[in-house]
Amino acid sequence: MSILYGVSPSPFVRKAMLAHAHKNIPFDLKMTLPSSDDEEFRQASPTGKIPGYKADDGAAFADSSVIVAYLERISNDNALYPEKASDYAEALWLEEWSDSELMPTTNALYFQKVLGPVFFKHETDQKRVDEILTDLIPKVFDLLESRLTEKSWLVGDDFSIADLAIGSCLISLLHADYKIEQSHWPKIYNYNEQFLALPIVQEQIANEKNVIAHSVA
Ligand SMILES: N[C@@H](CCC(=O)N[C@@H](CS)C(=O)NCC(=O)O)C(=O)O
Repeated sequence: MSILYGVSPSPFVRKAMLAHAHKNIPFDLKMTLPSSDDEEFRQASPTGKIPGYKADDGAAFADSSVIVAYLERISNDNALYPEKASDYAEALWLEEWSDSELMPTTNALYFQKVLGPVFFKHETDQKRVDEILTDLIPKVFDLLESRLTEKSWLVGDDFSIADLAIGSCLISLLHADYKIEQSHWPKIYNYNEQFLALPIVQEQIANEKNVIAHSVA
């Protein structure tokens, strides 16, 4: 069976785990922290970033986007990449925006409220929290609100890589106890409710809560 190196509360590991769950592809999670010097992990991820991956055939590589693209090549079931070229491009752009803009923002709050205190004995910096809440989140949320429509998912009619990437950030906000203001961002509010209700997401959240509860520094 393939091996995913990482820890479930990491947003990029979460993204890779949810892709496996969505596509019904089994895997073993080998609990690995960033920068671990485990030799097999470093073969997969020379930079030490998680997630790393070792496929069934022994191929080793890293990066959540690469892992999800690989999964799509080995199984067409529950496709995560839209068929239509323009939808495909839009979904990839949203994934890229999510990984490079939304994730750092949601992760900043998640770090202050959860990851720092739980894993790194880091006290919450309230000034930084206020800055994230008043400056950073509105910037990314205004853009996200403008990309959502009355449709269930971000691109086309089906759940796609765009939803997987963006939803992974929303889980960080859930852990950080962030409440989305419904009157300000009504589409994100509804989208978040719908995403969090998915059985694969519920299962992922339960897994992460368990890890967080057992990791208090
Ligand atoms: N682009 C990578 C980013 C991976 C990443 O930044 N992972 C974080 C944990 S969530 C990490 O390992 N950070 C440690 C570091 O930057 O050294 C992906 O999509 O997998």
